[in-house]
Amino acid sequence: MIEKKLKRNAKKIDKFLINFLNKQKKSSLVPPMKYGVISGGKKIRSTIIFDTGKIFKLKEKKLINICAAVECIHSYSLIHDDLPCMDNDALRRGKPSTHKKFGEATAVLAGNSLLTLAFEIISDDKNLLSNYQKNEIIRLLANCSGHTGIAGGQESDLKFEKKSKTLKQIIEMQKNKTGKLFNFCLQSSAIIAKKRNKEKLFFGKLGEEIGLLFQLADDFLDLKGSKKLAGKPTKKDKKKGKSTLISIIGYEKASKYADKLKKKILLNLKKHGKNAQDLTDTVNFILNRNF
Ligand code: GRG
Repeated sequence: MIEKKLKRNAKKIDKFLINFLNKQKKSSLVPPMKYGVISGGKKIRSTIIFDTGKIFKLKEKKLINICAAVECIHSYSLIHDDLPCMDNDALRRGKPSTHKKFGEATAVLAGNSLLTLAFEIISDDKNLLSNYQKNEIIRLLANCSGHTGIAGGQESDLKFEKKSKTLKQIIEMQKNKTGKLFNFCLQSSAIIAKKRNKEKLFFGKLGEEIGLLFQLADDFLDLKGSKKLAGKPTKKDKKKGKSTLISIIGYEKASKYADKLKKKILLNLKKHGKNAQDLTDTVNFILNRNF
């Protein structure tokens, strides 16, 4: 069921991105950009935006630009994450990673171009949001992507390798590295729904917890998952000495922590009744996923 929804949404986002890029001037970076962002990946962040949109009864046409933008940032982070100076991985989404296919310099530039494309997509004239909303969303996306978000989290992740860290430090790092983009997914929908500040922040924090759950599931996949299904190397966290919840409290306790976190998230969604059913289903999928 959820797999079908993910595929349907991924197709919509791919189509949007292809159209958007086709309207721009051609450059030799377009093929590696498309390779990195189109026809691959679950596009789960877009699904989460659409699911949150249902809570606020928002039409998909008001959300599609932020979905495409978030996928550009996410794919950019994966292209850079795979580089030899970062996690040095040769396989992504079941294919050679972008630097393996196009070379390192091109992969860096294609990643950077996806970052800037995200902001073009949000500020585009055809985006149905008001300029005020676009500005607020751009500020939030920049904040979630830079040193206070993904990039900062990645820096900590690399610095934490082979070091002894506390539970609090690891959770903080994972909330930045992975959670901040999920914060964006929920909070930007609340912005579009013109919610009050308090509610926007509440949804942002809830998104961050969903992102943390997603990262924990990713760590479980690394330990127990299959390379074929995941489309990326597994069993590498231990080899690299990555600081994860599993590395400090062990699989059983980390698994209990994740179950508790999922219950907390679902309890918060319950308040929104049947409008939150889609997001509830996606959260359930996140912890059980094998890809
Ligand atoms: C992008 C702002 C920015 C900076 C670059 C390299 C880097 C700094 C950050 C890396 C962050 C990172 C790789 C976090 C891991 C998040 C994660 C669990 C990724 C896997 O996401 P999926 O499963 O991937 O949604 P698919 O392939 O399905 O899209």
